[in-house]
Amino acid sequence: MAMTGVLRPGHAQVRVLNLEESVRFYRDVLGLVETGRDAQGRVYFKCWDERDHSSYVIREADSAGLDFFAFKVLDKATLEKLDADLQAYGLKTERIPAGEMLATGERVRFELPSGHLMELYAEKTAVGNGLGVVNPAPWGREREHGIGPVRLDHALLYGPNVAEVQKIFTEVLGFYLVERVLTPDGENNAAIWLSCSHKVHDIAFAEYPEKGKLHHCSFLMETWEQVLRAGDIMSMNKVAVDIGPTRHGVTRGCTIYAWDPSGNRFETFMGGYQPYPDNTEPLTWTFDNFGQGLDYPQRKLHETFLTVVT
Ligand code: M3P
Ligand code: FE
Repeated sequence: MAMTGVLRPGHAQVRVLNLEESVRFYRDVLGLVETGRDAQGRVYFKCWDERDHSSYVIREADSAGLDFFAFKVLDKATLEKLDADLQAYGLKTERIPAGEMLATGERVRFELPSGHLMELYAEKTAVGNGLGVVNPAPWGREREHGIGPVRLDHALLYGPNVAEVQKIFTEVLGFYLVERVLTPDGENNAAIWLSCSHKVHDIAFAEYPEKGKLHHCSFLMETWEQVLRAGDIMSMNKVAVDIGPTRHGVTRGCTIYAWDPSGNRFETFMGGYQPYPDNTEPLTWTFDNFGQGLDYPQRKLHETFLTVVT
């Protein structure tokens, strides 16, 4: 197999202010599939076409935001190796036993210098997408419920020390830099888009003084038409929309940013291009062109993009 190491985003655990209101939002408006609840009161969701048990988990808390973001790795040997590599690099890691999250194997957790908790895991129970694996239909009822994204695609996180974060992802975890926005003096990166795959990004970070902030979790739609339909559904349900529908210059992704009932931003997204790891020259945006990077048609650096995080 050509894909090894870290495979893809696996799960995000997000704090919400009112659990049942959020369940209704994520299940009936965003159209995720509820797959379980645990003794801690967490509610587990997956997107309709994901085969693993869960990719988005919510728990009720006094403040919104991200508890942790996890990547699935190829297998247990890879998990052991990456844990050793992280420690050799100088990061402290922690093991969370299998079963602490429903249907999920042992996790390796570590804190980034940006203040975000990251996890790696190798095993999660496959529950399938409901269409079977023999002569499957291309889609089923679950895609038609709510917005109905295909998968959890990526996250954009805000925090300090983005240069150190970039080193950890590129030197230890096997990611490569796809795009970046420079700081106003052109000396450093204000924001970075990293891929561990053929996707235009699996995770992104922006420099921000406060640690551990969530800018958005992004959900993949299949077509631009589906992004526009997502916008219709948001409006029908009075969802607070931040930006879009529009296209990012950075990644060329077609997007809507909106907020869940607790103020956690999420994105419905499609498109972009397909980089390979031999893309050694990241696409670079100067700070004065950040507006096009964010919103290509409007060339507008929306104030909320820089200031509203949970
Ligand atoms: C994305 C995304 C910029 C934002 C780009 C955002 C340059 O690519 O997926 O959210 O401001
Ligand atoms: Fe995004």
